[in-house]
Amino acid sequence: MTKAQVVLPRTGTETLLEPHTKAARLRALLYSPELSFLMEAHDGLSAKIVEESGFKGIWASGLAISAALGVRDNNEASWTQVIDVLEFMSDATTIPILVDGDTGYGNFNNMRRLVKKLCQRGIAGVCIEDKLFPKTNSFLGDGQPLADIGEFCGKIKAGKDSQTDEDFCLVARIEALVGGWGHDEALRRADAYAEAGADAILVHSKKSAADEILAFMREWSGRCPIVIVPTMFYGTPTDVLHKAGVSTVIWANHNIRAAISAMQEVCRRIQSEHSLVGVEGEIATLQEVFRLAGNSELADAERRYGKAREEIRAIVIAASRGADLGELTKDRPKCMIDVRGRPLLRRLVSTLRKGGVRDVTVVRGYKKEAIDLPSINTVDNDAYATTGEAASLACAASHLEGGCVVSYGDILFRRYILDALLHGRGDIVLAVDALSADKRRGGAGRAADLVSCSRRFTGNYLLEKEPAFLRRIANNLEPESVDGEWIGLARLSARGSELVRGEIAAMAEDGSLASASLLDVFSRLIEKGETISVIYIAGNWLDVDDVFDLAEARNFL
Ligand code: SPV
Ligand code: MG
Repeated sequence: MTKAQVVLPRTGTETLLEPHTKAARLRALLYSPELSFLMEAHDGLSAKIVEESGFKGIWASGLAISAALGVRDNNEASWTQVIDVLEFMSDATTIPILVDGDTGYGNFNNMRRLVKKLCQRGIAGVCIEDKLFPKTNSFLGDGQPLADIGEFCGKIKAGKDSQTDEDFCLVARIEALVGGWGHDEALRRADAYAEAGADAILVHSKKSAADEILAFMREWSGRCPIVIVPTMFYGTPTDVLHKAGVSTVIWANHNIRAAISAMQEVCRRIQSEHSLVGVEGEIATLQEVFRLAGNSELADAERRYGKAREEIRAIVIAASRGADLGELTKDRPKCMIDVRGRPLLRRLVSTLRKGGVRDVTVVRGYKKEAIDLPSINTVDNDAYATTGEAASLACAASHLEGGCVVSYGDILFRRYILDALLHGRGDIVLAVDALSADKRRGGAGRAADLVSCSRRFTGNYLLEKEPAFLRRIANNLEPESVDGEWIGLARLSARGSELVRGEIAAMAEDGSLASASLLDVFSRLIEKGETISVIYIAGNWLDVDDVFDLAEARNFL
């Protein structure tokens, strides 16, 4: 008999249409005139590897799953624990899985629930064996007792009546040969199980030659496909099995055995060599682990669905000396003055990084070699002595792109101020200290960056949620119109960066750039009708212009 003689089309459409469900594909494998192969897998990873290797179906081996879980093949893992493993295997693959359902984990009733759950989890079929629960692996001991035929047929019928996928396959496994009950008993059972509705019969043997399988095949009526497991008679040429009419061969445990050998060898070497050097070139790379896990798909999905997290960069303008600090800035710019053991700029960069701003570009000028922080970009304004902040920012124009924070290099601020700016609405948003207003209205102190806004700071929790807008920004506003002081920190959206870049280019063109401050840049944008938003803060920042500021900085930290 050849396999082609087994004619049991389920719906008559299998040969015409490519089967869509996993169960239909398993059915097609069982009924195909070609010899089919199922390869063992015991977890999501091994299942993926089986599929990648070109196999059309998976054998979810009870022995291998148990071994991978560190337990014996004696129903020590509960059926729901096995189902959890199967779910990972099924999720990880697109080919059908025939699961080794042992004895069905109990009687007909347990079998009903098992089949329902397997259908729910996308498992294509189950194989149950006619032994007693709890089972023992077929290769252990002799003369294992068999289930009563009638009772086992009831289990088959219960399983078939419970499937919710019409193509789900139930394979009935005959242990008569393994248990030493003989050829006739095996055939008697095969007939009974086919009659009860089994979609295929697995006839098992633990002999090292295939004689008893071949004898079985000679007398088998062919009423349903035959599946075999040549673990012991592996020496029999596969072609001989095909010619005998076998439908499907299960390579039952070779991935778990390969894994065991590989893990034992790598453990032995690392343990004896106390080094990874010897094994590194011989094991899968981490890249291979990531590839198998499908990390590239996640990266694609992140791009498609992930929260659009704008990469914000920062430009820190730190070109000036800070002459008011006298001797302290003789050999370094003021941004590198030590404030409690760390240069001011290092503290500023650290605050930016903690706020999620990783790409920081510092515009250097005076004593530029003293700015030697690791992992910052630097650009130089070599004309620092004769130019202002706008020209310094122009030197970093190529970094002024996308979301961008612009900061003076001599300020320190609490991180929540940066957070508020980053979350504030608007293309250009300035942090403005409202508490400075009184001080500055009196005209006291050095020239501050004063602002006049669309509304004053209220201190009111709800009102402060509404943005205020910049009307004017200058060092010399009339005291009564001052609403606060810009602290030297701004956040630009991609459009904001473009606007500022454009304005700087225009200033370079009209010759006003060299002497311009950032206040001039913002003022020109307002004049052009652009909106600049303001977030009011109340203190909690400082700039370091002179030794008094420096003393205050020590208290701030
Ligand atoms: C299994 O792989 O768990 C099997 C096949 O049941 S065998 O180990 O050959 O019995
Ligand atoms: Mg098994």
